[in-house]
Amino acid sequence: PTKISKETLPMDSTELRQSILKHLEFSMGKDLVHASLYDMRMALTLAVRDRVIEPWFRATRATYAAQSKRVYYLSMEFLIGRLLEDAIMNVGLTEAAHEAVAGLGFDFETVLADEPDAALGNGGLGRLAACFLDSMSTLGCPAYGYGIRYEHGLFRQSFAQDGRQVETAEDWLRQAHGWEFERPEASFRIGFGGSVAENGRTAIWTPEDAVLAKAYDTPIVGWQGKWANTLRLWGAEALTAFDLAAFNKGDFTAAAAPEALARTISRVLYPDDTTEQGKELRLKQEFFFTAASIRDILRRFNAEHSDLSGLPSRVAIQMNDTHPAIAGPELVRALVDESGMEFDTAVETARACLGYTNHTLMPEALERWPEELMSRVLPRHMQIIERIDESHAKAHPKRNVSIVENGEVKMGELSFIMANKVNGVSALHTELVKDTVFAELNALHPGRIVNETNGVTPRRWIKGANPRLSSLITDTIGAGWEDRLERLVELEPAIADKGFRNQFAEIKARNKRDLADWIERDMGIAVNPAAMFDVQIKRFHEYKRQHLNILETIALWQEIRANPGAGWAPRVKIFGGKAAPGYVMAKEIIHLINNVARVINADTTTRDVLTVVYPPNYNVTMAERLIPASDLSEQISTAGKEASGTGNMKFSLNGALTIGTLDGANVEIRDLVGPENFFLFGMTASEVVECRKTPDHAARAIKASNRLGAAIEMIEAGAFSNGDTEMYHGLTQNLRGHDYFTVCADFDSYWDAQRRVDAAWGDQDNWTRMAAINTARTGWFSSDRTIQGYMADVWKITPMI
Ligand code: DL6
Repeated sequence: PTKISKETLPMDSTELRQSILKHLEFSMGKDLVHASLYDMRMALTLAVRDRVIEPWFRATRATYAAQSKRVYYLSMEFLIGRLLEDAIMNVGLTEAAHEAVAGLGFDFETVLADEPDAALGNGGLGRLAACFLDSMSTLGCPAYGYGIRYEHGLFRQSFAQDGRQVETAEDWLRQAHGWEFERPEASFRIGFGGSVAENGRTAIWTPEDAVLAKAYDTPIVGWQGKWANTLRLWGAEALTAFDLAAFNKGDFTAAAAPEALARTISRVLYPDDTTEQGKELRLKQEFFFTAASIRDILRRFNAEHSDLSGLPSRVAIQMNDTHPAIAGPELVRALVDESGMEFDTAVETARACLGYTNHTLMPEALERWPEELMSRVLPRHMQIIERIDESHAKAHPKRNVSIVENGEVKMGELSFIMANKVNGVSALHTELVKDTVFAELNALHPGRIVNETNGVTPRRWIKGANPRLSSLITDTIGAGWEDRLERLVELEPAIADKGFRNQFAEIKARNKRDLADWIERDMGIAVNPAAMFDVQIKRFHEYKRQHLNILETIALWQEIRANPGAGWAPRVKIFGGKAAPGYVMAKEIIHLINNVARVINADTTTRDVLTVVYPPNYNVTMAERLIPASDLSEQISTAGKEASGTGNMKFSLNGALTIGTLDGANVEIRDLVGPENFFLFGMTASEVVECRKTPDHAARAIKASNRLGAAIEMIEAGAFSNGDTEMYHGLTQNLRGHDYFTVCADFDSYWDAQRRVDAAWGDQDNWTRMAAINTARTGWFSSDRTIQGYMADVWKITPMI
């Protein structure tokens, strides 16, 4: 046990002030008089980082001393957002930092807001990885996160062209990144292409090109600074930085070519989380970070042990989706070609180390690579994949499952076959994984698929994002809930007390006033803070059905106009999210929402009861602002399509009620909060499958619903496109025709559920009661619980603290 005593950690504000001044002078080269906001933010970051070093070193030493098994979490994405506030909170410096910074003449909030929002991820998958880092450190689970140090994270979104999404490059690394440590000694040569020479049992791969993977480490400190793990991100560099001969001949472009080429590998995050990227660069990115990580893992193991057969007792490698799926073949390659292990033993050894998390059932999101591409870029790996495939087929001759099929390498199948545990991310999703995408493999390997329902870190998503609610929780149930979130149930008795409900309501009201001020400042739109804040924030995808929400908004607007005196519950509809730049339909939906907002917000007759706002460039920081101020959480995906959702959990924890389908973790949320505290609508996953068997399901639904028909007709008549009747043709034709995501078939049910929401809003005290019940009963969704599940079921690791 290496419990870090609290005394070894902070520091009062005077000491912190000294440390900030020291960093201002010696790290930033400034005195206080000339310090810019950036200087102050960096000095504070470095002063706080200093406090993280001790637990970081201690954790590393303790792991070495205990020869503990370590988790290696391989993920293409870590959507970490800002780190400073989180770290300050985790090492218990919030008050001291506030005081010290203010004492030096800077506004603390402004300093925190100066930090770029590190968007090294697209959405749910990347944010989950970030929550897991926090939980692994909080629980004392020895772990490394491995990923790519993208120079440019997820694109910046604006609506500069008449409400259309415009993307520009994000550049979080333009300023120094105060958290990281460059580790030139941890560099690996990563090759691509070339040829393979068979050499008896082993083979020699001679790559044609190679780049250097260099490590950059960021310490991730857990709650109360008891433990810290490392996020190790790989940056790509040229092996030969500069072609001097070309430079001397005056060809400056050619001289810089090797570097430019290599750097493209870690230059940008692919801005698409759900569709297959048939891009050579993407495959190279995946191999680049996976191979560097595997080498790093083996180097660390070999430094301590001599027998590779012991690898599984020291190493658990988690593949976050199929993006690092090449880890299996790469580990086998290293064991066979570099250490002379027998092939089948190597496969068994690798499998005993590997776990695979599936995050989506959408067929287009399960990666497949052309065999030709794989053979060209990774010739040795292709041979290994074929051999794994053959021996799997030989072991199961009666089944028709293969990794390589129709000229493609199926990374889902590869991951499944190479993992000892495969997990889904919610109860429903895991069942669907068993019954659909991996039905054959599940039959062959019963027990391999397990469920680990997602979770979110309460430190960031309650304590940091919602300090007012956090204080109320502490005042009511005492301290210590932050790493024992199941304790939120202790709130339940207090909910019967009117005084508690009033406090809960007042906190929500104050959060909403803050948000309203921000919306007015940022967007120039005045919203009524007393209205219901009805929020849908997430990536744009047809299955998430933002268009169902906007169609209902149009229908509601019409209904309000027709019956202005009907006592409508005032609503502010808030949207947030980005679409993949190449996803035409999703971008059309974004454009429509902005145009509907423009038209509705200009209607003075409905202004008091309906406003639509869509702040651009949704990111982690914006989520932290919006979620604590939300009343209604829109979780309205087509049932069977959302693997889990994690936003849904953040909303419930912060006292928003959910309107949702029986999809992903909504099912578990509803079970926990009780059906009476959840607005359910829509078809179930199996009903959706049935519905699709009726080819004209959409036409029938439109015919049966005057409201829906009228809303679609308004769009078609150009009501939101200045009379242009063609602008949303693609969208409306899709709704009237195929409507794969059953927007029309679910519309009436959604409408009715929204009217139940209106009715519930009418009794404010009861609404507050329901909201508080949501908070009290959803403590199970802490990512600490999720990580404990992985530790017990998948990684077989015990906590170090
Ligand atoms: O598991 C994290 C998160 C889930 O909560 C979402 O339901 C799911 O859509 C998301 N998947 C992705 C992209 N998937 N791929 N590949 O972000 O994962």
